[in-house]
Amino acid sequence: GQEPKATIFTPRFEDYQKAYNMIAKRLEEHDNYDDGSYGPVLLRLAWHASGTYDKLTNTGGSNGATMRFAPEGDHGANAGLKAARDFLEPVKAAFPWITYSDLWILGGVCSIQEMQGPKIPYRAGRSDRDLSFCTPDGRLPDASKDRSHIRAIFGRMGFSDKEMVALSGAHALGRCHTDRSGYDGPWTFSPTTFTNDYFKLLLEEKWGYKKWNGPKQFEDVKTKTLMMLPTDMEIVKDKSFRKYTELYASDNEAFFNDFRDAVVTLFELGVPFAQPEDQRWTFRSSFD
Ligand code: DDH
Repeated sequence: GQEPKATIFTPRFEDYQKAYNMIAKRLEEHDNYDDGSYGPVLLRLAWHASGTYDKLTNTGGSNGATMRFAPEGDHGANAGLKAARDFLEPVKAAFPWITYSDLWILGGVCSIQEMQGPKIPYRAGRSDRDLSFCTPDGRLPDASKDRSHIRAIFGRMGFSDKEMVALSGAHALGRCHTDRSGYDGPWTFSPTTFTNDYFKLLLEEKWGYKKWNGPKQFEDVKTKTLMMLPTDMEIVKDKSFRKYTELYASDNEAFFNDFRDAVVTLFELGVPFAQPEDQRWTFRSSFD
């Protein structure tokens, strides 16, 4: 007789929505971390997985999840991201069909949406690769540097000045940790809500050097509770960057739209998708 055909499970939108829902639920349950959310560090994991992309050699990017391996996980820029990877392990265990590469990006998308940011359309299809695909150190930005470094790093990924400024708005979220980057403090007063406050504060507050033994960073003169990195200050000092900082400070909708478009590009750099561009998925948020 005929052998029964093995059933191949091909995950679909609703399967990824279930994984999204579990991440969202874990975000809500584990509110004792940092400022009350793993959201910012999950977004940083998605960004550091993607931001290694080099368009000339078509290497790096979110396809591969090579930060699992020591050569890349130990890069200074990735210090502390184990907290985000560990947070997602139970989700991987519950949905073993999802690749780490797709899961880390799903974590970023979920975090942005759950922290009340824009809806981030998503495509699946990243595959995990072995440690021979680890990228060399130095592909992620160094906060102590200036505008030429920002343009070199993000230009290597293929981004314009406008996109660089839009992406920088992610610093509305989260904080710096002295035991990770050496820097200290949050950028905004609401580090677990996605807003355009980063741009408003950059323009409206008076910023001075923080007097301390740590690396050179800025603090708001008035309350001394907020911080800016040297690279953040470049976003207001450089004429071309400043134009977009002013736009996003005054127009939250423009920021949400441009951030969405740029972050979708970032999360997809170097990934050979089968799912077409015009068939991306948009996940329901927990509060929809
Ligand atoms: Fe960032 N970032 N980032 N960043 N980032 C840090 C934290 C967070 C730079 C340096 C730092 C982006 C761009 C830049 C987030 C998202 C994004 C920290 C502190 C440093 C340092 C880490 C620590 O001590 O824990 C520099 C330099 C740049 C640059 O553009 C030149 C972009 C593009 C994103 C993005 O998501 C699109 C988030 C979120 C955090 C907060 C993490 C946390 O744990 O909280």
